[in-house]
Amino acid sequence: MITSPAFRGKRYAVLGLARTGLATVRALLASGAQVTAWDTNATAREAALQLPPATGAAQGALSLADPLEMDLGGLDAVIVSPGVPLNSHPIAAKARAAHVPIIGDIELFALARAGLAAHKVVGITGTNGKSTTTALIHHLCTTAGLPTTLGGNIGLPILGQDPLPSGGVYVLELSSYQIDLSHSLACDVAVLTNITPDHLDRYDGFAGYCASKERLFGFQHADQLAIIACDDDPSRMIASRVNHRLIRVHAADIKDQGRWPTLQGPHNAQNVAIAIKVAAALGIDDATIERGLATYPGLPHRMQRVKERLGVLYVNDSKATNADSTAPALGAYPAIHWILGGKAKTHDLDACIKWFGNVKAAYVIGEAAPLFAELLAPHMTVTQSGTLEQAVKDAAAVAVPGDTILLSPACASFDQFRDFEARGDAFRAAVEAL
Ligand code: UMA
Ligand code: ADP
Repeated sequence: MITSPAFRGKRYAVLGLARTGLATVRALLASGAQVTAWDTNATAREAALQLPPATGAAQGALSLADPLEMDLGGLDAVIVSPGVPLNSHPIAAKARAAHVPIIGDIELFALARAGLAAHKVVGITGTNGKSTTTALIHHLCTTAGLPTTLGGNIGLPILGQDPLPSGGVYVLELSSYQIDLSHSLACDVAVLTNITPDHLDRYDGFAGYCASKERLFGFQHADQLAIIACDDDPSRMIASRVNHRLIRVHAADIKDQGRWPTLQGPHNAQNVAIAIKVAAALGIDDATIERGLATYPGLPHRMQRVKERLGVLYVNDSKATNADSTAPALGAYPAIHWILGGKAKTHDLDACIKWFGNVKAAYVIGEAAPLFAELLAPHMTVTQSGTLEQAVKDAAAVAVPGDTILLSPACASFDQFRDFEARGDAFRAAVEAL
C-alpha cells in the first residue's frame, strides 16, 4: 500500500467505498489521517468498518457519516470515487461552498510521490485501448527487468499497490473521471490513445469529454513527454496544443504484426505504436521491446478466445463498451454471430457498418435491444434474445463449423451486470453450459 507523511493528521471525507474508496481509506488510515467515510450502499459501509487495522507508526481514525449531512468546514479534502457523477451529485456544490477541494485517489498518489523512491510515472488515457496499452507497457517494463506496477482504471487502485524501489515505473490507466479528480499528476510520460464520443452522460457534450482528457497534458512539466496517437481529429487537436516534448504516433507506423500473436488488428497496431515509443523513452532497448511484444499475454475480456466447440469459436470481447471498440472485433473474423446490446452510449452503430459483411446474424440483448434490432434489421438477420444466456443458446443453435460466436456488446453492462467483467464471466459460463 502507498502511504504518505503528507496525510498525517489531515482530515478527509471519503465518498464511495468500492475498490477506490476502500484502498483510499486504508492508505489514509495507515498514513495517520482522520477519515469520515460514506457510501449510499450499507454493505459498502460495512466493508470499510471491516478493514484490517493499520500497521506501523501512524494510526488514523475512521468514522462513518454522509458528507451531504455533515459540516465540511475544516476538511483538507473530499475524496470521491470515479463512479460518483460529479456533474450531477450535490457534493460538488456543497464542497465548493465550504471551500474544500474535491479530489480522487490519483491526486492523493500525486501528493504522495514526493515521499516515494526515485521513480517515473506513465499515465495512459484515451477512449479505447487504455487497458491494453497500460498492460503492454507494464509487460515491456517487466521484460526489461525494471521494477514496475500497474494501477488505476484497469481495476487496481494505485494506493493499494506496493511502493516501488528506486528506478521503478508506475504505469497508470487513467479514465476521464480520474483525471477530473486530479490537479497535479505530472506524468513523466503521458499517453493519449484515441478519442471518440463516450461517457456523454457525465460531460457537457463531447467537447467537455475531450477537455477532460487534455488536462492530463496540462499537468506535465516542460521536460516531460507527451505521446499522442494522431489517428483521429480530437487527438490531433490536442497534440497541436501541446507546448512541451511531444511524439506523434499512428497505427500505420506498424507495418507487420505477425510476430505478436496477442496484438492483432489495426487497433492493436495503434496500441503497439504507442507502447514502443513509451518503452524507448524509458530507456528500454529495441531487442527487449521486440521480446516483450512477442510474449505479451493479452488481457481477459478483450477479444479473448474462450472455447472452440464443434468447430465454432467463442470469443469474449465484453470490454467493447462502445461501437468504436466493437468495430475492430467485427473486422477480425469472417463469419460472425454477433451478440450485442446492454446500456447504449450512443444511438448509432455507425463505426461498425464497414464490417457488417462479416456478420451472419445478430442477437440483441438488454436495454438497447429494440434500438439495435431496428438499426441492424435492414442489413442482417436479428434475433431478440433478451439475455446473454439466451443469446449464446440462440447463436449456438445455428452456427456451423468455421463460424465465430462473438460477444462484443458496443454497450455498457450496467443494465444487466455489475460490470463488463461480470458480463464476460457470464458469457464464459453460458458457453461452458452448452
Ligand atoms: N456511490 C455513492 N453515492 C453516489 C454514487 C456512488 O455512495 O451518489 C458509491 C457506490 O455505491 C459505489 C461507489 O460510490 O460503492 C462508486 O465506486 P466506483 O464506481 O468508482 O467503483 P470502484 O470499484 O472504485 O471503481 C472505480 C472505477 N469505476 C468507474 O469509473 C465507474 C473503475 O473503473 C476502476 O477500475 C476502479 O475505480 C479502480 O481505479 C471501471 C470503469 O467502468 C472499470 N471505468 C470507466 C471505463 O473504463 O469506461 C471509466
Ligand atoms: P479501455 O481500457 O480504453 O476500455 P481496452 O484495452 O480494455 O481499452 O480495450 C477495450 C475494447 O476496445 C476491446 O474490445 C478492444 O478490442 C478494443 N480496443 C483496444 N485497443 C483499441 C484501440 N486502440 N482503438 C479502438 N479499440 C480498441
